[in-house]
Amino acid sequence: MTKTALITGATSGIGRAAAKALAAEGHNLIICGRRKDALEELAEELGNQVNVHTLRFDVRHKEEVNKAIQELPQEFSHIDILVNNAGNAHGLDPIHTGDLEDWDAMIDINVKGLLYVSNAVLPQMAERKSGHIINIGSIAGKEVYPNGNVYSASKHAVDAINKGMRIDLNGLGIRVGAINPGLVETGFSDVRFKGDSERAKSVYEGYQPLTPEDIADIIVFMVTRPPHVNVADLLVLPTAQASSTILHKE
Ligand code: NDP
Ligand code: 8X3
Repeated sequence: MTKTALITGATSGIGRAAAKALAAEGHNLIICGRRKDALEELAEELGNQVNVHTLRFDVRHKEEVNKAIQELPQEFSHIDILVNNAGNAHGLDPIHTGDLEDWDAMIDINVKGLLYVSNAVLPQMAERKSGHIINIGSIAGKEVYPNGNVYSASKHAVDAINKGMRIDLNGLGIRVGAINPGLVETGFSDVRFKGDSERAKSVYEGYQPLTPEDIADIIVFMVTRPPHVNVADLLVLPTAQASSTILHKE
């Protein structure tokens, strides 16, 4: 059955791969992000497979988020699948020298942004008594690693929100689940290290990291389970990674 999926952070990495994978399954898409060119390029690529609508907003701005979702054209207004993916790490510093701007960005985007989008989408799912929410957490939401402090706090919050959503929506026929990836090669480290591409590249050297497509496959797996099956919480690591701090590099 054709569904409509809204994916945040669809301009890059995991979100972009998820959009392609869900389009390949025949689902119509609402792709979100701040980068207009990347949204348009993806819409053009997928537009001959499925119906695609682009929404440009910064998840930090609740009025923007709400307006964009409330004003969706009729054919995209019924959202079956919400992939809460937008997010990043900003910096990797000890807590006593951390940058307040970085802290604000991580809390505002990864936590508050996810909540704003959910707040705009969940009521219609609750009213219809159907829907599927997939929250992209992280291994950093399960463990804390050196200098990961506030990013880790933001992803622990996502872990708690995922559980809270599942509890509060219980009985409404809405599935809520999280994917918590380890190291995935995306634009993530470029953002964390503020464009220091050498440092970003080195994060993924000496072992085989996960690809965004690996995570997109799991999203497809989750949405293609029968309606009575909810994949609630998954930790997904590269084989070379045993924990946040144990990584086997050749
Ligand atoms: P990317 O940097 O490749 O993608 C991040 C996406 O988030 C982009 O599409 C970006 O879009 C969007 N985004 C960032 N800030 C905002 C904002 N303020 N408003 C709207 N959209 C925003 O990284 P990933 O694909 O790796 O990250 C996706 C998710 O996966 C994140 O939640 C991340 O924490 C999580 N994750 C990543 C892991 C990894 O190793 N890569 C591991 C575990 C979890 P735009 O810039 O156009 O706004
Ligand atoms: C992204 C993975 O280990 O950099 O969430 O926190 S990690």
